[in-house]
Amino acid sequence: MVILQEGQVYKIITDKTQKSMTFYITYVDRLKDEVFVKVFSPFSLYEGFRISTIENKTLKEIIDFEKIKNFYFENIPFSIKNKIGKLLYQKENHPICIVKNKINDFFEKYDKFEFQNPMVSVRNNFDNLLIPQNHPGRKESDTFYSENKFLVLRTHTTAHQTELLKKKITKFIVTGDVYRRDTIDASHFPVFHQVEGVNVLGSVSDKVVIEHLKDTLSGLIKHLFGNDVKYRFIDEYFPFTNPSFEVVVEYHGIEMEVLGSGVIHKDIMKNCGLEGQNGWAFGMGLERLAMIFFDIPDIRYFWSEDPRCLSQFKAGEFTKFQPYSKYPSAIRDISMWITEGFEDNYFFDLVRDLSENLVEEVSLTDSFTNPKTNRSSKTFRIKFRSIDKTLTGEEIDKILNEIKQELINKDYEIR
Ligand code: FA5
Ligand code: MG
Repeated sequence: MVILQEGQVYKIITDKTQKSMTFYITYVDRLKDEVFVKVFSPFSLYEGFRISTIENKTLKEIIDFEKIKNFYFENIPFSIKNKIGKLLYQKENHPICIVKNKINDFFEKYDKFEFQNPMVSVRNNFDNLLIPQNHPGRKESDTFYSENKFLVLRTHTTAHQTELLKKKITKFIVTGDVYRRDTIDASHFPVFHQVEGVNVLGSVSDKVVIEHLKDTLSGLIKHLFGNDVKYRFIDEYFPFTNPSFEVVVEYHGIEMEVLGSGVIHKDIMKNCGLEGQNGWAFGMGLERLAMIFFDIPDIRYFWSEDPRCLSQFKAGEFTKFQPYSKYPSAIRDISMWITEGFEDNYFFDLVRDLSENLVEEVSLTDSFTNPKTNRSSKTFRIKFRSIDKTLTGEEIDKILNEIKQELINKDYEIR
């Protein structure tokens, strides 16, 4: 089943004449059954269609990952760009896919969706989820926006929620890669994977929904971690659910956040044509689960193409990862004068971009403002370590110099 998505390209072939048309979706209004498109070929002036007349079996989704990378998201760091289209969650022997399948087994009766194109409209990623204009997640220092600012690389799988609800699909699981500018360390990476679950139960009270949600998530956690697992629900806040909860699981004595969830906001139900109905949603990260199940010590291993890594995993099996070697690390500091508007995430991005996968961690170690001149300075510590080889001093210094040069090009003064 193809479900039209804003910002994506489709080809439609008419049964009788076999004529085809390729178009780009600018706006979907499911409640009015209208879609606005830009036709690429043949050249024509068509603008609006009824969704119901085109969303059928003759429709084919065309995903051009090269175009997404080199046209819509030309200016995002190369290290992010080259992750688009890798589809790790669809590679059956990859740990991310193995965990996805284990979750899907639990949600047997739910419709499953995987939208390969991570490019979604700002409307679907933020507006329709009632995320306020000033929410930190919307900042350009947190989210990858397209050149035209109309699209983003989805920051969560919740981006597909309202589109499906409006289509009256009310019990489903969505899996996909999501993108956020973030800190660098062993458990954070700017590209990761999420599984989203939604279930609309009908015209029932919040109390009934909360109980059903907690029962379902408890069942899921036990299905994944075993019956003896220690976990608890913590009150949280999300703009799109009310009330909201987080689940933390204790593992080797450490509590770890694995998912966010809650009762779907009444205004969302109403805007999706489901007024009076009530249901729940949750969103869960896959990397942290996989790191636990497979004993994977560093989130970068998920992107490794080294056969010594990849060959260790088999569909359906939860075997412990054997690090093939831990290579030595090297620490370097960079101190710089910053100017107004500087965000730490820009520094993290820059490092990631120039170092590819050779940096294990970047942290802010010092920050001060000179009271006389009012100038501010920050010191970042960069920990270099490859997961595949020993780095030489020259290799490290070359990257370090490139980082410094790029900062100088951007008018920052290195101390
Ligand atoms: C969300 O993304 C919400 N969309 C979840 C949700 C869905 C709430 C539906 C309510 C209803 P959050 O930003 O907390 O929430 O991320 C959810 C999970 O993704 C986290 O619990 C964590 O497991 C994972 N996660 C978040 N950031 C990262 C990261 N940088 N690297 C790896 N995993 C991450
Ligand atoms: Mg969270």
